[in-house]
Amino acid sequence: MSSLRFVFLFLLISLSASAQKDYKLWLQYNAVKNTALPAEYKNNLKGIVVLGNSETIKIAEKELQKGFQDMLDISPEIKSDLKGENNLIIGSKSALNSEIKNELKSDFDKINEEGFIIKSISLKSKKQIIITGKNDVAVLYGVFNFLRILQTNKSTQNLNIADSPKTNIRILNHWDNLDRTVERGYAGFSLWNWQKLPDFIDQRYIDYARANASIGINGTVLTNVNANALILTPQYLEKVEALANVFRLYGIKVYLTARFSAPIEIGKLKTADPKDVEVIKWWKNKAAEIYKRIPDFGGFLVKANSEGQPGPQNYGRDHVDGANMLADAVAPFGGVIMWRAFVYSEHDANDRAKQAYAEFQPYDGKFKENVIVQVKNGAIDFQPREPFHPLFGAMPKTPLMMEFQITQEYLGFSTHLVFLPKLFQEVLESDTYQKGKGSTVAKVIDGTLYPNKLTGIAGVANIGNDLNWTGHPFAQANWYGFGRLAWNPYLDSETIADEWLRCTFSNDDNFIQPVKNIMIESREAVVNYMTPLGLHHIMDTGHHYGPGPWVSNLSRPEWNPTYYHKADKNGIGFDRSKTGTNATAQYAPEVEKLFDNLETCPEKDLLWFHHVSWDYKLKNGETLWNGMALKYQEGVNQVEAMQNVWKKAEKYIDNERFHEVEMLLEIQYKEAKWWCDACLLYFQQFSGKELPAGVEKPTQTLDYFKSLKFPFAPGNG
Ligand code: GCW
Repeated sequence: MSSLRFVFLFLLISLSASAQKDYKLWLQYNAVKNTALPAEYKNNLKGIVVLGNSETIKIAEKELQKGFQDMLDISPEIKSDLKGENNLIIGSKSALNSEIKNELKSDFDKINEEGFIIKSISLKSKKQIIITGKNDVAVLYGVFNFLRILQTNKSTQNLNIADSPKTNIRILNHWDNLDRTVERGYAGFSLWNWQKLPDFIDQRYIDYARANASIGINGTVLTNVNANALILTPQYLEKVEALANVFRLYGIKVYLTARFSAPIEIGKLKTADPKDVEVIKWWKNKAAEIYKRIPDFGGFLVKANSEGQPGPQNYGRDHVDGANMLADAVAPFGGVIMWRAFVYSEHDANDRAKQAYAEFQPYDGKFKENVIVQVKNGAIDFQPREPFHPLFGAMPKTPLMMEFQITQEYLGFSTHLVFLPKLFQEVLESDTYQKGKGSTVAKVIDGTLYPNKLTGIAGVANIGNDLNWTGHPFAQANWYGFGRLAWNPYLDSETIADEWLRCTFSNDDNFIQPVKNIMIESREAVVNYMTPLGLHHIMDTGHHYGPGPWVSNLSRPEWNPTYYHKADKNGIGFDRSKTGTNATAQYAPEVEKLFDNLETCPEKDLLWFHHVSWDYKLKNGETLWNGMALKYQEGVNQVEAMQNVWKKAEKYIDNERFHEVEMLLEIQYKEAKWWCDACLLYFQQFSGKELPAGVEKPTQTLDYFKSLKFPFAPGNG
């Protein structure tokens, strides 16, 4: 072989090897080598005893084999009986013998249907490790958790874990269209290849299910909430069934979005009125048809009477009528309706932030028991920072599920490194005070505050068919972190970052510590360079790419950034206090008081709740104008600091991912500077003040920034 050809071949092989690393997500199963642990692990894992033979148990067995092979270079013998010691036993409760069941009696009492036990036990004086749960999927969760112990280089001595998910529905919402475009998707096209389904099962479907199972996600809504009724036709249901057949083995239920006008569009009815008998019958039949194909179908997610989507109000009915009609259709089969509370009207000029609460809160207690209302984390729309949505805690008789956005519509697409679990945690920890101090959003969501049977967390997926799934290698951490928080909404985001880095890159502390710091700081950085001090919704129109605080010409007032920042000669910010729209009154009295009073309102939310003069003194003594300018600059500086830290990561990880992140950080830096310059130049027109010392001069004029157009920016539905 000529040396040139050899070099070329070598390049190809090494390229594909690192591309695979990107693809493998947090399931890298890197060789364990940097501690004394390999010996301990190998000692503890002489054989694998597999009890049960379902497809799911086989998947669990294969996963263990793969993990042991890749991480420890061992292939323990697979057995079906309990001979010898130092075995790893896997199997669900019903497959265990009475001796083991007795041994684990109190452990089984501690877990729910989906929970697992990982425990070092002694049977007939022989040491064993057991992974079990009440069903096979729970065992699979346990297996992934056990493998994570090895991945993160923790000891396997004296294991004693009993862990259960705190929410029932842990679900991804894909805003995927049938033509494979993804609304607000920045990682390529949709994974679902409808054209080739049902006969062609892409390996990606399996890998997707495996990745989700590894973090406990148990549901997926395949289609966009801006729905197309065609998905409910037999032609498409056959394809959905094929996906459900793959996902089921990994404990993942399939859900679809229901377009409210489907009875007209595909059912040839004249109306979609939820009180019309023909319409009611049509949905009942449709549900029966779906459940015949997919007996464990999860149910429907519905966006109704929101942003142009049809709904019950088209017929003079309300959200309760619509949701309950669909709930009746799926109830006989155990299905659930997730009804979205993301509503705002163009006819209400007062305050968009108040509308979902105003409309939904009075419906408390009126929904059927298989309806769960899905509420976005904040009252506007997935901004870099929003105070928690006032509906949380305010509907004691209605199950509410959280809707987070994993895809970074307003946080730099898949170009910016932003670790979202930090944002998620901030929301989950927020105290609603609805039942006194300690009534956190997490407690509303997991059913501790009000005992609701249904609980859940949804995340708008950031997944597409890009080689690395999520566009940015670090956006994988947001998928991972979402899953971990859906399982346990009380987890600390720092713990999640630590786990993810170890599983994805390396266990070397010299790598972990600084890079974890980048992740933890990244959320505050994006707030600083986009929307500091409570600013919100000042992005450009339609695609939402880049700054557009000057936009004021859109047909609906509440689509204009000027509606939100209200900058004028006197100051800036949206007065939602008593002197303004009184949106603060939608919170419990303690929270209302906190936000309402300029003195006590957290500065991070200042301009969300108050219109403040440019000379207002911030807590650090700076005027608002200077403080705001310095915050913008701080955001830019933070990205620069992230770049410097990342440079030092080169020697710890593979070239490909290192360079990808390096290039992306460079773009992030440029875009942070763009946000900073454009916003400060624009707001300066109102403040009439100089930029304070420490803030770099803008690189372009305001007119230049205003002239930028991006007709093909991705994700624009
Ligand atoms: O944030 C807005 C998005 C829309 C989205 C809508 C929603 C799916 O810009 O693209 O539509 O929210 O959540 O329904």
